[in-house]
Amino acid sequence: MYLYTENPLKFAFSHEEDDYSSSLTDKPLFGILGVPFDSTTTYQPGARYGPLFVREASYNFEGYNLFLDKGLQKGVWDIGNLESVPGNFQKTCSNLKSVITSLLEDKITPITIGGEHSISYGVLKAYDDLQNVTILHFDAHMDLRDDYMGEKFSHATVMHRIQDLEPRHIIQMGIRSASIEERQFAQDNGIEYYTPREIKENREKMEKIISQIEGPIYVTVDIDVLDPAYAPSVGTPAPGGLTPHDLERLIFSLEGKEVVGLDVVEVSANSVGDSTSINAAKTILDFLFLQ
Ligand SMILES: [Mn+2]
Repeated sequence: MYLYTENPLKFAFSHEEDDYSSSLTDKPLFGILGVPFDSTTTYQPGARYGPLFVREASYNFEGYNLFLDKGLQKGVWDIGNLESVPGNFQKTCSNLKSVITSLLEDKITPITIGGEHSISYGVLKAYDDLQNVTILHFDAHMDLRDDYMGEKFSHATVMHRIQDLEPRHIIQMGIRSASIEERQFAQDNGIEYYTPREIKENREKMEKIISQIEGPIYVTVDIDVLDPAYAPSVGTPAPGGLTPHDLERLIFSLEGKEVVGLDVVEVSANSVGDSTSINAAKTILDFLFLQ
């Protein structure tokens, strides 16, 4: 290993497999996986570049968090990108489930960088039992359609498919776009949702909702939960969203919680310095600082 070198194709502060097999004694606790897949995107394509640009943006940050007064404590292993199959969700999902299953068997918590939102279903399919797991979902959209233009598996239906897996509970934050059927489905299935207005007017209540979740939590962050002013390069931008500060506070509310997985999806940035990928990388780092 050479000093003073870095590998922007790997997430900042992460290690590679060789590092763990040779020099590092601590087992990695988190495994970062990129999923360059965007075949069901409706509007702005390019989420296949999310893993590349989120990793690149991650080198813009410190390994110390001023607000938490903490450095990065736990080992992070970047295992690279999934072999996605363009145009084929089922095969991509099957590959994804296989990799996540292997990580979970090795007691490594997956952090998945999308890719479009449909991939969250492939990740969650790998968990044996979701009955005790609360899904904490940050998004502008409910994503609760049963099908979208006849397709059961899509970025627009992903949370309905996840509800089909019967998790303990789904809590959605940042929601500002839904069909009447999605709203009804949320009500009929006990899915809680909170709008940006509710979050801005009573953020402390929202922080409490998160900090009082009992049992394991899986966190899925569609970066379009942020306002397009902060995250313009997303599949489906929706004005009126959260600020990076709002999202930071809500992520920090996870301190001390048992988080069994995180994904950050829908980054379709294709240039260096795009605030979308910078905010996505920051969200992953904010989560890692809590550990
Ligand atoms: Mn969305």
